Amino acid sequence: ATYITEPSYTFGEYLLLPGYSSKECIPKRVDLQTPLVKFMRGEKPAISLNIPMTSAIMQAVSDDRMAIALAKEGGMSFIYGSQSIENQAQMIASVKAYRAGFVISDSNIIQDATIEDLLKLKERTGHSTVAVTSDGTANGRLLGLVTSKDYRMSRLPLTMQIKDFMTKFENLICAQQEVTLKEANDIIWENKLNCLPIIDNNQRLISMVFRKDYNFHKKNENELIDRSKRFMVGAGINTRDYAERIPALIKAGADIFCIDSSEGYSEWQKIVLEYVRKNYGDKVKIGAGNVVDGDGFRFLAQAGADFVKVGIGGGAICITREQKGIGRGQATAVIEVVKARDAYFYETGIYIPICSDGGIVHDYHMTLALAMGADFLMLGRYFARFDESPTNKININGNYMKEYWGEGSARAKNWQRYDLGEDEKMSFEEGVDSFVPYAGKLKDNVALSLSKVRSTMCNCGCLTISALQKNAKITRVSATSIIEGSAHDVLLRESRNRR
Ligand code: MZP
Repeated sequence: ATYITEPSYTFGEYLLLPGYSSKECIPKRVDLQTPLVKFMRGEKPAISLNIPMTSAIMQAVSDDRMAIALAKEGGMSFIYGSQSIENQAQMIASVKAYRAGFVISDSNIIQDATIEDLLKLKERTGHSTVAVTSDGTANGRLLGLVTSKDYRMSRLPLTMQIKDFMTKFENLICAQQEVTLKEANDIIWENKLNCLPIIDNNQRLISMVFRKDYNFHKKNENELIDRSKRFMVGAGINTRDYAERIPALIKAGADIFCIDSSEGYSEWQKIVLEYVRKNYGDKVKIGAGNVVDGDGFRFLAQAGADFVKVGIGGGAICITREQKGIGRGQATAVIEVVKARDAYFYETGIYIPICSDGGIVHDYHMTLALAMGADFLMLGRYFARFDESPTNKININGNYMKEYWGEGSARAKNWQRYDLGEDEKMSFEEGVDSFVPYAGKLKDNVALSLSKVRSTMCNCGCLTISALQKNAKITRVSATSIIEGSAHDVLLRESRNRR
């Protein structure tokens, strides 16, 4: 045997040291965009995420509802594969059918509206809507409607001053007729607006209307489908029925796949990666894993993985380490795989993103994983707590809980995830069936978690994830100093869940 004498550690055993923060280093300037798939040095990845979060390939976490909610925030779900191909394809199709924005080419309704009409509309819907008029006054013809709270002022030049409206609305935002449809769609997409750009026959933007405020002609709706941008969604697949599942999911619109396995350093994964490359070249994107060391990484990198997922035994519901005695502390696994990734990048010029999967308990663990070199995270327990997860919300002794079970539990029966090529069944459990405290809406929680990530990054003097990976100073902590890091030697006035 080879002995690795250094113990393996997890995130709770590390802290970040602050770096110099200049006055430019403020949380709202932090850019959390991160690559999802491999790319050559000097080039850009074909797919990136706006926030470094993906939701776990699990029955209790990632269905179509979760995928839409997370995509709205800039992350991505991998819809669970432990279901029939038809069901999974349906979920993928439903995410792809969700419209962030529509384009209609035949609408006069809004053009003929007056400011009076607009104000009534605003009152009825409670939206803070800003009007754009032809001559910039309240008497002019209405050209557009924009909801101020959702809309970034800086994206469009301020071409009209509508003084009357300055006093009535928090922000004044103006659209202009020179904006092209493409620009409008980009703005809608980037800002995750659920609205309709209205264009004239020359494809110029005439106005934008929020869909729920607007009863547009149904007859036009069909015309709109494939003309507007759609949310991205991933899919978990296994090493058994991939040759049927992958084509069906591509047809349903899946943007990327991930081989879902508790242990990815195997010939089975190589066979799936080869199948994808042989049949689809580089057009179809696929991640592989999970691995916990440099050997596993290099194997999957050479087999053609677009990203590599790291982590064995660290998941909140996972008992693999107890059952089989394999695994590695999640922080050490990430650090070791990142070393191999960086060496591979240096040798080949190919940058392969690393996903740290499982074991995130506190929000600061996210920042640590990124600082250690992960490009994005996969989270199960975290997302299972929200309204948007597919599981029941249950009142237990006065507290609301959500169900959360492992893919290796008897409840999920995902034998393919643990498959070693023998019988089509699970011989023993590697996961538990459990509850997690209900935490509310995904949007609110993700915003809060990421505000902590942004603040920490600023404390480290970093405005991007790649700067954090390069510049972070990380220290190990002793068991005693972990105690020091919590409230200690005081009697708390009240015990409450800290946000
Ligand atoms: P966590 O975010 O809940 O700590 O961990 C989620 C990860 O645990 C998943 O993405 C997956 O890799 C892993 N998982 C899922 N089911 C099991 C199991 O039953 C498991 N053992 O380990």
